[in-house]
Amino acid sequence: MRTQVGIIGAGPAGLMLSHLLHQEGIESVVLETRSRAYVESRVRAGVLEHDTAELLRDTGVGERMTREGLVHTGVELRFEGITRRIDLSGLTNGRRITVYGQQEVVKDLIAARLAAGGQILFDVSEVTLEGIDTDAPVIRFAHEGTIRELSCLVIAGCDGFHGVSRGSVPKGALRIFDHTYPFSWLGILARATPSAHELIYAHHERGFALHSMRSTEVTRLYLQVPPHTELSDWPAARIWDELHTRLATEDGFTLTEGPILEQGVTPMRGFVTEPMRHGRLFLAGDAAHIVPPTGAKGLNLAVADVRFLAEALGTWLRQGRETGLDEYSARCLRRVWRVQHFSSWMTGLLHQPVDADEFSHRLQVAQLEYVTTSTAAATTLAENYVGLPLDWSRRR
Ligand code: FAS
Ligand code: PHB
Repeated sequence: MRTQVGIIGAGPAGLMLSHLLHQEGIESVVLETRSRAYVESRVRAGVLEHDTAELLRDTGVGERMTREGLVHTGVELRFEGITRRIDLSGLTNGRRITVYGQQEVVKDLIAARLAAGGQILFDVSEVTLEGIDTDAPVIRFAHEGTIRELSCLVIAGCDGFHGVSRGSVPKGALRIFDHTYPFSWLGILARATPSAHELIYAHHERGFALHSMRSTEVTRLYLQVPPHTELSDWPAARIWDELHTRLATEDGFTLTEGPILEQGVTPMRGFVTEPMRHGRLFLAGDAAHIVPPTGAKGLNLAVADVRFLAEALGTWLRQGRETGLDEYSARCLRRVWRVQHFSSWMTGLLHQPVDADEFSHRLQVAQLEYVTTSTAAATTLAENYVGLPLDWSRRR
């Protein structure tokens, strides 16, 4: 097999890249280890930044998101039994977020790629990368019982944190930055009408809680739990009790319960690979970085990476200019570290540290008071949360 860009991974990064390359008239083949049904059912992120939603609309895959997605112009911070709203749109000249599940974005992108004649091979295995230091890299893989080779000009490693791309770079060529936070998130999806119109980030002495949603019938909720938490230690009753406690307010907030449709525990870490390129291999999305989910950034950062990569590949393949490719890693990493910092700041603001004491509690409450009463402080949160404009990453 031969193509211009070999893409490993059919998550948001790989699928968006293939879609954007198609818009540039550039051929690609996407290789995915899992089945189509699996990738389309995997519950993960839920919040699209302003520019991510606009990109889906502008490139012809935003119709269902526009119809079914929930547009939000604010988020709520809850602490000491009170709730304060951050007016995201009012503070950012109308920029906003769209609540639309990652699995819905994946479904829309797969449908669009297949409708356009795009090639996505599901259920591949034994994927290896060869010749990434040459101008003729090859991806070798098994598919439907046959060993196959995909010759390409460039390989995009979009295979997530546990993929093979990052590990294919020769030892010593990458610098890894890895930070493990001392807690995880226990997340549930419940068939229950959301208990508020917007997201609620709750600071509580027992730990952080988040009220989000997927539709007007499905609520998405998270609890800060100790690292290595076992789901078996958290029966539904305990989960709901803890959510009621941490989301309670003086004026009697009511959390609507419902059947739990899906639950999971996600460890919290910050991880960055530098550089995000080696020869003809370009890393994008979780294959290159992981951010704490507190800032709702993982998916959006993956999309930003591949926007840069698609633009750079278009310039190279159409005009022969490699500047975009040469700048790809530095340009992505400026945004990656900005998002890493924002996600870390949101996490520190809202989560109970392991050595929590009265002093740390009062520091957090003081910061929450300031962020929810100072326009300057609230604007900092708002502009990062809705997503900094893409050209922010261009500036030195
Ligand atoms: P992905 O991991 O989504 O996709 C990589 C794809 O590559 C997968 O389909 C995988 O099957 C495939 N693959 C792996 N190895 C391969 C190989 N050898 N060959 C071929 N294919 C291979 N982000 C948020 O913003 N908010 C959240 O609430 C949130 N919750 C999360 C919960 C969980 C459990 C996890 C794991 C992540 C969560 N994230 C969240 C982050 C998540 O949304 C990622 O940022 C997003 O999926 C990144 O997309 P990709 O880079 O495409 O990686
Ligand atoms: C979600 O709805 O899954 C979600 C929302 C906001 C976050 C993280 C996850 O910060």
